[in-house]
This record gives sequence, C-alpha cells and structure tokens, in this order.
Amino acid sequence: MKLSILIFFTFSLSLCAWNGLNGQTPRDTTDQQVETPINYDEAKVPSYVLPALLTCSNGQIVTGKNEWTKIRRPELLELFTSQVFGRVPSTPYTKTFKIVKTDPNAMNGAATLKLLDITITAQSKSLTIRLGLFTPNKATKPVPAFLLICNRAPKNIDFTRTVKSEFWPAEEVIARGYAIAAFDNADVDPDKDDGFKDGIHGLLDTQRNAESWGTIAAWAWGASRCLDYLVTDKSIAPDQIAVIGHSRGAKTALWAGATDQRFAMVACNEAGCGGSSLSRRRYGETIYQINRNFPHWFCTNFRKYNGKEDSMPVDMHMLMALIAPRPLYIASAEQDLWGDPRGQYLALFYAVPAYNLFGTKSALPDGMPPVNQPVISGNVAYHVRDGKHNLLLKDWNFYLDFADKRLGKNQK
Ligand code: GTR
Repeated sequence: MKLSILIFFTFSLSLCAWNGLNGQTPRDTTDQQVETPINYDEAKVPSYVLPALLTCSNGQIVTGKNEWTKIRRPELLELFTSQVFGRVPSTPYTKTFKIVKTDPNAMNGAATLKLLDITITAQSKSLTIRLGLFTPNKATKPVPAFLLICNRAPKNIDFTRTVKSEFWPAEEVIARGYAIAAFDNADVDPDKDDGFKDGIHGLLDTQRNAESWGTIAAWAWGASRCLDYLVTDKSIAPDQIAVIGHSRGAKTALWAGATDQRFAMVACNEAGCGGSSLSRRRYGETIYQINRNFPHWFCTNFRKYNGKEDSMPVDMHMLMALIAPRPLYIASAEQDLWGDPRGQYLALFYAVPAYNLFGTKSALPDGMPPVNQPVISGNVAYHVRDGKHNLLLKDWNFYLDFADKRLGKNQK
C-alpha cells in the first residue's frame, strides 16, 4: 500500500517536472484513448447538457445586465482565458505607428489608402504589423469600419489592388460607405508550431505554463493593436469598428471581440471548432482533432478536454455571450460539415439569453434558417450560405446589411 502511494507520488511529481520543463504538455501520448471516428451524422450526436450561461460559480442566477457585467462575464472571460485561448503575458512593450504610404486617389479616386507600420518593441526585439486601410473619399463624416484578420495568403488583402479577392472585397465595402482595413495574422505570429519562439511570443513570453497564450490569442492581441490605431484615425468613427475573420481568423475575431470591448461588432465567418460550434456536439472537428493538428492555437489546458468535452466548464455559446450586447453575426457554409453549421447556429441560439439581459428581445427560430436567408433578431444575426468553407462577397454583403442596421451608419 505504502509502496503504491510512493510510486503514485513519484509518478505525479515527475509528470509535474516534465510539464514544468518547458511549460507545455508534450504532444498527447493518450491519442488512442480519445480518438473517435469523425461524426457527420446528426443522429449520432450524443446527448449533452450545456453549462448554464446565466448561473454564476457561486450558484447565483443572473437576472440583469449589472450582474452579468460585474460577475458572470468576468468569470466566463477568465475561464476562456485559462482553459481555452490562454493568457497574454504582462511583459511591458512599446508601440509606435508610422504611416509609410498615403494615396488619396486609390481605387480610381474612390478611396484614400493608408499603409501603416505598427511596431512593437520588448526585451530588445521588435516586430512590425503592417496595417492597410482604405477610407471612402465621398464620406462627409467619420465612417464605420471593418478590420479583417487575414489568415490567408497576403495577396487576398492586396493593398495595391492588383489582385482582387472576394475574401476582402475592398472596392465593394468602400462603395457602401465603410472603411476597410486588414492585417496579415502572420505578422503577429506565424501559423506554425515552433514552440512559441517566433512572432509576438518571441517578444513577450517569459516563463510559459499551461495557461500561456496560444497563437489565436496572439492574433486577437494583434487585432487590438490595429484597433489602437484605427480609433485615432479621424476618418473613422471610433465606436463603429467591426472585427471580421474567417475560420481560424473567425475564432480569432470572436476572441478579439470578447477581450476587447472597443470592437463594436463581430462578424464570425465559419469559425467552427474552438470558435463558433458547440464542442459538446462532437460533430465534425473535435477538440481532440484541433489540438492534435494545431497544437499551437490554444493554451495547453485546452488539451484537458480532448475527448472530454462534457468536463469543459464552458462551451462556445458562452464565448458568443461575451460579445453581448454588441452586434454579433455568426455565419456558416452549408457544405462546411467539418465546422458543424448546426452547432454554430445552436451556439448563437443559446447565447441569446445574455443579449436579452440588455433589454432587447432577440429570439431566433428553433430550427436552422434556410440557406442564404439571414436571420436578424436584435443584435444577433446568422446565415448559412450555400457552398463550401470560404469567405465570399455574398457573406460580406450580408454582414454589411446587418452593419447598416446595427453599426451606426443608418441606425434603424
Ligand atoms: C482547418 C481547421 C479548422 C479551421 C480551418 C481554417 O483545418 O481544422 O478549425 O480553422 O482550418 O482556418 O481554414
């Protein structure tokens, strides 16, 4: 008996030491235990109970916006920080903005282009985020803006406009009276599992542990640094800046909106697992899959929920609720089963009670809305577009229609 206790303690201690060595849990050695076939069959979604959105950790039920804002929201933010995305280190840094190019006649005179270098310096190293911004020349007052977190090749946000991509349809957005900005997420942190040596981790990380930020949190931090500039630009309405992202960029947009309440709206395009779809449904990509394929995206603690979704203290309806009461648009693509469109819609559906604490009466239909027919209710909106996983002009137009109503341009 005594021997077995000793063995247990020795084993636990060596595990702790192992974890403590580099602050990272080594790649799962328990893969076989959590690997389950990927499910695309609605009938095989297991029964699950979502953690209660409005019940505080002390059992108190939230009935008003003050309790939400003062008690429940901070609790959930902390849980997503420590268990999912990771904590930003408190290492001091300096930041400078340098306008490197201005073109008042961009897009054949329709827009002004500003290219800006945001340089972060810490621990004798620096890193530069290039922000591109077009503002409409016909505007007579500060305009609302969209900031895209670009997770695709830089040509998708070609600031010279030689290449035009529906992923960032700058001309169309300008024509609708909005400013449009973008940055390349790789400027903040390259999307690879390098032990957090490069990107902003290389500047700000000191001792890493199981709660240390992953790459998605780093990208969200980068979006906030871009916002630091955008709120100072006189052509933009500082309280009308939306953040938008696709897929891993959409997970990032949600986390940016949750952590930085200066973002006045979030457009979340097909974020899927670890973003907009309910993990407990285990439909399409699972926590196990995402942690295995992208071990650098989340904090190490998130791996505790590989194959153990029901033990996670949060689910993604709570991430969406962190955006309340600000406008939130969740979108899916019909063929993107890996991202679980139904799970995305349900997460939004179950986030609505947090929105309604603010006096609105949002009510989404029980069933999935028909393809290409956006549903807008109060400050939440949803569509499922026909076709594949992508961010297209069709999606943007739906986001702009919502923003027309909710982001202050033509407040209705
Ligand atoms: C996939 C990943 C998804 C999604 C996507 C993307 O491979 O499994 O969670 O983020 O990449 O970013 O395009």
